[in-house]
Amino acid sequence: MKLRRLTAQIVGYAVRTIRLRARAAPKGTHSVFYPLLCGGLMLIMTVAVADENRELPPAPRAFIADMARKHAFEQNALIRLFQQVSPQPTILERIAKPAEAKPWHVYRKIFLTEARIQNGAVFWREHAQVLSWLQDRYGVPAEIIVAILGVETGYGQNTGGFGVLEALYTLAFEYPKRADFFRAELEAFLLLCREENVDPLQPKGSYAGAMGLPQFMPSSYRRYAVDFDGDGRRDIWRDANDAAASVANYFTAHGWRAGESITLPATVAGNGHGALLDGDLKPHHPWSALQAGGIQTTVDLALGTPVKLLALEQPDSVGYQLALHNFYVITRYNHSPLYAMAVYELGQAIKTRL
Ligand SMILES: [Ca+2]
Repeated sequence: MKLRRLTAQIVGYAVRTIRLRARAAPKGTHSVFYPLLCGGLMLIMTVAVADENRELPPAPRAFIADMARKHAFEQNALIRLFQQVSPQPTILERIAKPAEAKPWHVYRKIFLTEARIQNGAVFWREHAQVLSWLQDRYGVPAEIIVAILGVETGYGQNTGGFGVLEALYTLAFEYPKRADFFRAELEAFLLLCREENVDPLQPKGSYAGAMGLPQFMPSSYRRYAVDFDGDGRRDIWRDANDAAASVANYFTAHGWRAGESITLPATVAGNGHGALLDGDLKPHHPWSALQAGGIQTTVDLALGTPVKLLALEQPDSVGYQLALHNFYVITRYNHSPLYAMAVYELGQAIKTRL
């Protein structure tokens, strides 16, 4: 990249000099200086082209060969495309520090802000008809759809400024820990660009390649994005209704159950609950087992209801929740109980402002 910038500066300087010389020279004459400069310029251009044609490392080359074999992409076109992006250190720094590593009371404050609650109510009022239609059609509560868009991008205010191709390229080939995941997303991204007739260099997104108001990864976009207004485009970048419908469709496809609760407040007595706290996101203990462990909640649940006990860190204490099936479905959007809890609480808070 440095070489390219330097070359651009030299070329710019040479072009300016030629213009100045041309203006200074009398009409119909060519100074000796002119062909010399042109020759020099051509040499410099060759250097610039050589940079554009830099050899790609083995991993992207193998990936390109796969894309050609599996999906009939033209290898040279992909080589030229990949030569236009370079791994970004900022992206690697960002992915090493996920917000989910924070305790709940710190995490919660990031998303449950007055502005996000207020703006959520504004967004809901502006799209009330569509949200109500989506709630009927998909069974996903409007407050959950709105809260997802709020947590992800502040209702579209911050959809990310990284080139999606550059982000996915960086993570696919420079982040070994999740290389398989990001190579699959890069594959999905190239496919979606071909399917939707999008220039791969255009879409912007998060440092992880998540796109648009709902921050869909490319594979999710291909499977779940919805063209709500029927204009032939699944425009999750600019069309809030397409984005909202895509979120509802995502949750339905992941097993959302209309009318069921998401999470319930719980209290614990004694130490019997310790054994029930585990890293599994799925509610896999029957309610009867939790009751036997001294846990109580506010409603009568059937004894066989699968539940998960959540411990949420407060500054000086721990709060407990009983996460139910629909809570698990929210974690299909982002595999974190803190994320699902923030979405739930934000949705509830917005609802009180309508
Ligand atoms: Ca559309």
